[in-house]
Amino acid sequence: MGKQRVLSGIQSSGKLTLGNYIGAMKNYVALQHEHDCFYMIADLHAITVPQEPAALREQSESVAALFVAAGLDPTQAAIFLQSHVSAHAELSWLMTTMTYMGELERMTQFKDKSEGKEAVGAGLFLYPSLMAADILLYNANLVPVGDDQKQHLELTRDLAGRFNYRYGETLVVPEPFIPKVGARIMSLDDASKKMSKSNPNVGSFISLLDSPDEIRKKISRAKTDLGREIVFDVPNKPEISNLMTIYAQCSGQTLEQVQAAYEGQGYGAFKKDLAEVVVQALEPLQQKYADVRSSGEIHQILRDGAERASAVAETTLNSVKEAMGFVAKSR
Ligand code: ATP
Ligand code: LTN
Repeated sequence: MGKQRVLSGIQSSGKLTLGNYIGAMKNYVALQHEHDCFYMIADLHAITVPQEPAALREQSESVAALFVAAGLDPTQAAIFLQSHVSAHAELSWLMTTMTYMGELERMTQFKDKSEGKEAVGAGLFLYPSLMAADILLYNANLVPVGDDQKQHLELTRDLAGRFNYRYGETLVVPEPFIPKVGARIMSLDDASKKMSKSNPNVGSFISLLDSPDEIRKKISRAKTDLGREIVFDVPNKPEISNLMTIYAQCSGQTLEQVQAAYEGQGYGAFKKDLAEVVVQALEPLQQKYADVRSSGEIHQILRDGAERASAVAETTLNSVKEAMGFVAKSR
């Protein structure tokens, strides 16, 4: 694989979870040295559900610091806030006009997040057009995401193809980059739902910033299946399979190794060890996070990142506008 352009983002809608880390951030880090990477804190996406201003500000800075704490090197990858690059909002509108209502109505994330709600913001519905704009602005070939974003990526590909068909070859059609193991970490209280940072039940997720005791408590209370064997069998033992995936991803072992190591042992012993594996995996990240936050370096990182991102994004936006027939500003 030659040098690729990579773009991805995480919403600043809460504290990042182990699911965000395993499904997305681990790959961000893995890709940064080989490729030309842009990693964004999707604060414009975060406001598709109501956010307290002070909380939004804190969460956005916290996600940025976690990117660095997880191992992203700002001299390699551009780390930036979506709201700092105005081309995102602008291309989002252009993409919205190319998106069909039916396409948006089929999005499972929209169905899940709007289910049972009385007042659903239009932003939640239009969310995928903004996400398409995010990706297309950078001519990204690769988009590292968890499994839940596959459908949004498919729509982005369709929109790029539609644009090129209507207006001539302008946009790059991106490919998703989804991990083989850990693409969908499930909720600790219900293995039929993905672990999600905006779940009101904090016991359902492990935050990357949870203290060792919180992690131990959450894992000891995590739901388990009937029986007592530690076997990886998603259809029949979804809860234990999820915990095994977390174990494997945090310890660097394969699922087979984890299964072999716990043959003949029960859930209690396994969960106890799992808690320590998670605590240990997060310890260096939490230490680095504290350093990054107290140094205040994140503001400079975000300023540099936005500058690098804007240069690329503005160029694409101008090509798109020209292709669509907008009159260029005279100099
Ligand atoms: P929210 O709950 O606020 O909708 P989220 O926790 O689902 O947020 P996003 O910001 O939507 O997180 O996702 C950021 C990245 O993390 C995406 O690439 C997404 O696929 C990935 N991701 C999120 N949750 C999981 C999970 N449980 N397992 C694997 N990957 C995940
Ligand atoms: N919708 C994504 C977050 C996101 C994103 C992106 C991911 C916003 N823009 C661009 C990849 C590329 C989510 O994970 N919910």
